[in-house]
Amino acid sequence: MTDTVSRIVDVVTETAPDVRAGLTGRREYETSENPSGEQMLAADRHADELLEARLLAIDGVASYASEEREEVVESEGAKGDYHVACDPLDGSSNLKSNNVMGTILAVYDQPLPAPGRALVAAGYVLYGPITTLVLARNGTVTEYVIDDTDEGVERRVVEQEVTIPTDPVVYGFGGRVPDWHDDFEGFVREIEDELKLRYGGAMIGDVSQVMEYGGVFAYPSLQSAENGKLRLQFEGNPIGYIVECAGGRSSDGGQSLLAVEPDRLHQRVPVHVGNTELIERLEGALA
Ligand code: AHM
Ligand code: MG
Repeated sequence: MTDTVSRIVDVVTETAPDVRAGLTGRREYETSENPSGEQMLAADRHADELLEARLLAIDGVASYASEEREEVVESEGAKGDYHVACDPLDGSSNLKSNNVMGTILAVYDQPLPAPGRALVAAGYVLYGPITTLVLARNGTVTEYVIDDTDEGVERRVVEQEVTIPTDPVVYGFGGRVPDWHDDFEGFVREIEDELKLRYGGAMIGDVSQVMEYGGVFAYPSLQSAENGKLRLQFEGNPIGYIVECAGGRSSDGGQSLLAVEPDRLHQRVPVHVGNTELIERLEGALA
């Protein structure tokens, strides 16, 4: 890892306990909406502000972008080779029901919006019963536990090389069933005979189940929203990169998410990730 990329990962690691601690008391909605027109929680803003300040303070980080702000923010002098995109609190609607949420990190070596092939690292922090970090870098995915100790924040490897199990078990798909396209629904009817449903409403939590047990997660194109719900820069690209580094595949329905050419910062994209053969079957069903 180059020093800057290591530092970015360290800062996200060190910030995770602060994001987690900040959830208590920040469950209320704010009056403002994020650039995608969704309601923001005080917790979304808190996580975004912590990450913005700390990541932009790193030498070598030229800019910071997040799901919660309209524009890219440049560091002083905009110097540096890396451009960081975050979803500070993915699945934040789960805060009300006290379910799992995450922070998504994407490190690009091109100014945003950038294609997935410009990623040099991507990862997610999962605020579950324990706090974990799953980091993809140089073709390898590693899972860590993050512990907030008296001596400081520690990151401990729990699995050096995470790969998606070859015998898939779970599936989870977003969107209302009547809003799905018929070809996608046809695929679902096939695989629900083979796999079991796990859907929690936070992409990070749902993808984590796929990483652990094998299977498929999707937030597909909907009749009411052709590009689905998830955003390419902050969600589609990093999750595609992580799943592909773990031996799986990602798709927008026709090609790898990493091959999608971006046209704007907050653009949405249909997201399908999981075991290679399931994503190939899905692409066949949508063709
Ligand atoms: P968020 O990043 O604003 O929380 O929104 C994205 C989340 C994803 O984590 C999840 O896959 C999806 O929204 C769930 O949406 P739904 O509530 O429609 O199932
Ligand atoms: Mg999100």
